[in-house]
Amino acid sequence: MEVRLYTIPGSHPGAAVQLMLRHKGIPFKRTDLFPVISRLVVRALRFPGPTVPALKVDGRRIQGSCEISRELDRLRPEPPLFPADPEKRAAVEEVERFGDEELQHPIRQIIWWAFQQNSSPLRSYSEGARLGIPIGLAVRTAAPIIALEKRINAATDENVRADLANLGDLLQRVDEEIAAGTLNGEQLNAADFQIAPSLGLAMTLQDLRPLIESRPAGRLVERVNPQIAGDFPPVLPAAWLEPLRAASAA
Ligand SMILES: N[C@@H](CCC(=O)N[C@@H](CS)C(=O)NCC(=O)O)C(=O)O
Repeated sequence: MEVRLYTIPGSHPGAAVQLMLRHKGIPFKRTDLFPVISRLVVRALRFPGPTVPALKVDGRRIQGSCEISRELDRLRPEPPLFPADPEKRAAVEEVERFGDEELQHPIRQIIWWAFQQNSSPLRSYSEGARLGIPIGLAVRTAAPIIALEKRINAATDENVRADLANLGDLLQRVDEEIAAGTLNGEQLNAADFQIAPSLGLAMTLQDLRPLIESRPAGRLVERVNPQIAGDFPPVLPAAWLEPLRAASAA
Protein backbone atom coordinates (compact mmCIF):
# COMPACT_ATOMS: atom_id res chain seq x y z
CA MET A 1 0.00 0.00 0.00
CA GLU A 2 1.45 3.37 -1.00
CA VAL A 3 0.35 6.17 1.31
CA ARG A 4 1.22 9.85 1.12
CA LEU A 5 -0.07 12.49 3.51
CA TYR A 6 -0.25 16.13 2.49
CA THR A 7 -0.21 18.45 5.48
CA ILE A 8 0.99 21.80 6.88
CA PRO A 9 3.54 22.04 9.72
CA GLY A 10 1.59 22.50 12.95
CA SER A 11 -1.74 21.41 11.41
CA HIS A 12 -3.68 19.77 14.22
CA PRO A 13 -5.89 17.59 11.97
CA GLY A 14 -2.69 16.74 10.06
CA ALA A 15 -1.18 15.56 13.35
CA ALA A 16 -4.36 13.57 14.04
CA VAL A 17 -3.96 11.65 10.79
CA GLN A 18 -0.30 10.93 11.53
CA LEU A 19 -1.29 9.52 14.93
CA MET A 20 -3.92 7.30 13.31
CA LEU A 21 -1.54 6.01 10.64
CA ARG A 22 1.02 5.16 13.34
CA HIS A 23 -1.67 3.51 15.48
CA LYS A 24 -2.47 1.27 12.51
CA GLY A 25 1.20 0.66 11.74
CA ILE A 26 0.71 1.93 8.19
CA PRO A 27 3.97 3.29 6.74
CA PHE A 28 3.50 6.60 4.94
CA LYS A 29 5.34 9.43 3.25
CA ARG A 30 4.59 13.02 4.14
CA THR A 31 4.63 16.18 2.06
CA ASP A 32 4.77 19.39 4.12
CA LEU A 33 3.16 22.38 2.42
CA PHE A 34 3.15 26.10 3.13
CA PRO A 35 -0.12 27.41 4.51
CA VAL A 36 -2.22 29.09 1.78
CA ILE A 37 0.00 27.63 -0.99
CA SER A 38 -1.30 24.29 0.29
CA ARG A 39 -4.74 25.22 -1.05
CA LEU A 40 -3.40 25.52 -4.60
CA VAL A 41 -1.29 22.38 -4.35
CA VAL A 42 -4.13 20.27 -2.94
CA ARG A 43 -6.45 21.46 -5.72
CA ALA A 44 -3.78 20.83 -8.35
CA LEU A 45 -3.49 17.29 -7.00
CA ARG A 46 -7.22 16.93 -7.75
CA PHE A 47 -8.50 16.58 -4.21
CA PRO A 48 -12.13 17.71 -4.00
CA GLY A 49 -11.56 20.48 -1.39
CA PRO A 50 -8.74 22.93 -0.61
CA THR A 51 -7.65 21.79 2.87
CA VAL A 52 -5.19 19.44 4.50
CA PRO A 53 -4.96 16.75 5.77
CA ALA A 54 -5.30 15.10 2.39
CA LEU A 55 -4.27 11.50 1.84
CA LYS A 56 -3.41 9.53 -1.27
CA VAL A 57 -3.69 5.76 -0.89
CA ASP A 58 -2.53 3.88 -3.99
CA GLY A 59 -3.62 6.90 -6.03
CA ARG A 60 -7.02 7.23 -4.34
CA ARG A 61 -7.78 10.58 -2.69
CA ILE A 62 -9.27 10.95 0.78
CA GLN A 63 -9.59 14.36 2.39
CA GLY A 64 -10.56 15.54 5.89
CA SER A 65 -9.55 13.97 9.19
CA CYS A 66 -12.93 12.30 9.84
CA GLU A 67 -13.19 10.84 6.33
CA ILE A 68 -9.63 9.57 6.71
CA SER A 69 -10.26 7.88 10.09
CA ARG A 70 -13.13 5.88 8.58
CA GLU A 71 -11.15 4.95 5.48
CA LEU A 72 -8.19 3.78 7.57
CA ASP A 73 -10.46 1.44 9.51
CA ARG A 74 -11.74 0.02 6.21
CA LEU A 75 -8.23 -0.39 4.82
CA ARG A 76 -6.74 -1.94 7.94
CA PRO A 77 -9.34 -2.96 10.53
CA GLU A 78 -6.85 -3.78 13.30
CA PRO A 79 -6.24 -2.11 15.67
CA PRO A 80 -9.60 -0.35 15.25
CA LEU A 81 -10.18 3.40 15.50
CA PHE A 82 -13.86 2.94 16.41
CA PRO A 83 -15.39 0.50 18.93
CA ALA A 84 -17.36 -2.46 17.55
CA ASP A 85 -20.29 -1.93 19.94
CA PRO A 86 -22.78 0.33 18.05
CA GLU A 87 -23.62 2.51 21.05
CA LYS A 88 -19.99 3.09 21.94
CA ARG A 89 -19.19 3.72 18.29
CA ALA A 90 -21.90 6.37 18.08
CA ALA A 91 -20.45 8.07 21.17
CA VAL A 92 -16.93 8.11 19.69
CA GLU A 93 -18.27 9.42 16.37
CA GLU A 94 -20.07 12.25 18.15
CA VAL A 95 -16.97 13.27 20.13
CA GLU A 96 -14.85 13.06 16.99
CA ARG A 97 -17.38 15.38 15.28
CA PHE A 98 -17.18 17.75 18.25
CA GLY A 99 -13.38 17.78 17.90
CA ASP A 100 -13.55 18.39 14.16
CA GLU A 101 -16.37 20.94 14.05
CA GLU A 102 -16.24 22.72 17.41
CA LEU A 103 -12.74 22.47 18.89
CA GLN A 104 -10.42 22.65 15.86
CA HIS A 105 -11.39 26.00 14.47
CA PRO A 106 -11.18 28.28 17.53
CA ILE A 107 -7.66 26.96 18.17
CA ARG A 108 -6.79 27.73 14.55
CA GLN A 109 -8.16 31.26 14.91
CA ILE A 110 -6.26 31.88 18.17
CA ILE A 111 -2.94 30.70 16.73
CA TRP A 112 -3.20 32.76 13.51
CA TRP A 113 -4.23 35.81 15.54
CA ALA A 114 -1.17 35.28 17.74
CA PHE A 115 1.17 35.08 14.71
CA GLN A 116 -0.28 38.36 13.53
CA GLN A 117 0.96 39.94 16.79
CA ASN A 118 4.37 38.23 16.81
CA SER A 119 5.74 36.11 13.97
CA SER A 120 9.06 35.19 15.61
CA PRO A 121 7.76 31.97 17.26
CA LEU A 122 6.93 30.66 13.75
CA ARG A 123 10.36 29.04 13.53
CA SER A 124 9.61 26.82 16.53
CA TYR A 125 6.41 25.60 14.81
CA SER A 126 8.35 24.58 11.71
CA GLU A 127 10.75 22.30 13.61
CA GLY A 128 11.03 18.96 11.85
CA ALA A 129 9.16 20.24 8.77
CA ARG A 130 10.48 19.62 5.27
CA LEU A 131 9.32 22.62 3.31
CA GLY A 132 11.89 22.42 0.55
CA ILE A 133 13.46 25.80 1.40
CA PRO A 134 15.47 26.87 4.47
CA ILE A 135 13.22 27.42 7.48
CA GLY A 136 14.83 30.86 8.10
CA LEU A 137 13.78 32.02 4.63
CA ALA A 138 10.28 30.62 5.07
CA VAL A 139 9.91 32.47 8.38
CA ARG A 140 11.27 35.76 7.02
CA THR A 141 8.81 35.76 4.14
CA ALA A 142 5.80 34.67 6.17
CA ALA A 143 4.09 38.06 6.70
CA PRO A 144 1.74 37.88 3.67
CA ILE A 145 0.88 34.25 4.49
CA ILE A 146 -0.02 35.22 8.07
CA ALA A 147 -2.17 38.11 6.84
CA LEU A 148 -4.02 35.81 4.42
CA GLU A 149 -4.52 33.12 7.07
CA LYS A 150 -5.94 35.70 9.42
CA ARG A 151 -8.46 36.62 6.72
CA ILE A 152 -9.21 33.03 5.61
CA ASN A 153 -9.84 31.97 9.22
CA ALA A 154 -11.60 35.17 10.31
CA ALA A 155 -9.08 35.44 13.15
CA THR A 156 -10.32 38.86 14.23
CA ASP A 157 -9.99 40.40 17.73
CA GLU A 158 -13.69 39.92 18.25
CA ASN A 159 -13.71 36.25 17.26
CA VAL A 160 -10.59 35.36 19.21
CA ARG A 161 -11.89 37.05 22.32
CA ALA A 162 -15.12 35.05 21.96
CA ASP A 163 -13.13 31.84 21.30
CA LEU A 164 -11.25 32.32 24.55
CA ALA A 165 -14.44 33.02 26.46
CA ASN A 166 -15.90 29.76 25.10
CA LEU A 167 -12.77 27.63 25.53
CA GLY A 168 -13.62 26.80 29.14
CA ASP A 169 -16.84 25.08 27.99
CA LEU A 170 -14.99 23.12 25.30
CA LEU A 171 -12.39 21.92 27.83
CA GLN A 172 -15.19 21.02 30.21
CA ARG A 173 -16.78 18.87 27.49
CA VAL A 174 -13.47 17.09 26.93
CA ASP A 175 -13.10 16.43 30.66
CA GLU A 176 -16.67 15.07 30.77
CA GLU A 177 -16.03 12.72 27.84
CA ILE A 178 -12.92 11.47 29.61
CA ALA A 179 -14.96 10.85 32.79
CA ALA A 180 -17.56 8.99 30.68
CA GLY A 181 -14.81 6.81 29.17
CA THR A 182 -15.40 7.93 25.57
CA LEU A 183 -12.02 9.66 25.59
CA ASN A 184 -8.78 8.38 27.17
CA GLY A 185 -10.26 4.91 27.73
CA GLU A 186 -8.41 1.62 27.68
CA GLN A 187 -8.02 1.73 23.87
CA LEU A 188 -7.32 5.06 22.21
CA ASN A 189 -9.83 5.81 19.44
CA ALA A 190 -10.44 8.21 16.55
CA ALA A 191 -11.85 10.87 18.91
CA ASP A 192 -8.72 10.76 21.11
CA PHE A 193 -6.56 11.17 18.01
CA GLN A 194 -8.77 14.02 16.76
CA ILE A 195 -8.90 15.97 20.01
CA ALA A 196 -5.41 15.59 21.52
CA PRO A 197 -3.67 17.47 18.65
CA SER A 198 -6.06 20.45 18.98
CA LEU A 199 -5.36 20.63 22.70
CA GLY A 200 -1.65 20.06 22.03
CA LEU A 201 -1.61 22.99 19.60
CA ALA A 202 -3.41 25.18 22.15
CA MET A 203 -0.82 24.16 24.75
CA THR A 204 2.02 25.51 22.59
CA LEU A 205 0.75 28.92 23.73
CA GLN A 206 2.30 29.70 27.10
CA ASP A 207 -0.87 31.63 27.96
CA LEU A 208 -3.01 28.51 27.63
CA ARG A 209 -0.69 25.67 28.66
CA PRO A 210 -1.13 25.97 32.47
CA LEU A 211 -4.90 26.21 32.07
CA ILE A 212 -5.04 22.91 30.18
CA GLU A 213 -2.21 20.73 31.47
CA SER A 214 -3.55 20.51 35.01
CA ARG A 215 -6.91 19.04 33.98
CA PRO A 216 -7.92 15.62 32.62
CA ALA A 217 -7.75 17.09 29.08
CA GLY A 218 -4.05 17.80 29.68
CA ARG A 219 -3.43 14.22 30.74
CA LEU A 220 -5.04 13.02 27.50
CA VAL A 221 -2.55 15.12 25.54
CA GLU A 222 0.33 13.72 27.57
CA ARG A 223 -0.76 10.13 26.85
CA VAL A 224 -1.52 10.58 23.14
CA ASN A 225 1.60 12.72 22.62
CA PRO A 226 0.60 14.46 19.38
CA GLN A 227 4.13 15.86 18.92
CA ILE A 228 3.06 19.35 17.88
CA ALA A 229 6.15 21.54 17.70
CA GLY A 230 5.96 25.17 18.81
CA ASP A 231 6.31 27.49 21.74
CA PHE A 232 4.51 30.83 21.90
CA PRO A 233 5.45 33.32 24.67
CA PRO A 234 2.58 35.21 26.34
CA VAL A 235 0.61 37.12 23.69
CA LEU A 236 -3.09 36.98 24.62
CA PRO A 237 -4.54 40.02 26.42
CA ALA A 238 -5.18 39.33 30.12
CA ALA A 239 -8.76 40.61 29.85
CA TRP A 240 -9.50 38.08 27.08
CA LEU A 241 -8.16 35.24 29.25
CA GLU A 242 -10.17 36.29 32.29
CA PRO A 243 -13.31 34.14 31.63
CA LEU A 244 -11.16 31.06 30.98
CA ARG A 245 -9.09 31.68 34.11
CA ALA A 246 -12.26 32.13 36.16
CA ALA A 247 -13.78 28.93 34.71
CA SER A 248 -10.56 27.00 35.43
CA ALA A 249 -10.41 28.30 39.01
CA ALA A 250 -14.03 27.25 39.59
N1 LIG B 1 -12.00 19.97 9.67
C1 LIG B 1 -11.05 19.74 8.63
C2 LIG B 1 -10.16 20.95 8.64
C3 LIG B 1 -9.24 21.10 7.54
C4 LIG B 1 -8.52 22.44 7.61
O1 LIG B 1 -9.15 23.52 7.76
N2 LIG B 1 -7.21 22.39 7.47
C5 LIG B 1 -6.40 23.58 7.51
C6 LIG B 1 -5.08 23.30 8.24
S1 LIG B 1 -5.33 22.89 9.93
C7 LIG B 1 -6.04 23.99 6.11
O2 LIG B 1 -5.86 23.19 5.22
N3 LIG B 1 -5.90 25.28 5.90
C8 LIG B 1 -5.47 25.81 4.66
C9 LIG B 1 -4.57 26.94 4.88
O3 LIG B 1 -4.06 27.08 6.01
O4 LIG B 1 -4.32 27.70 3.95
C10 LIG B 1 -10.29 18.43 8.88
O5 LIG B 1 -10.25 17.98 10.04
O6 LIG B 1 -9.76 17.86 7.94
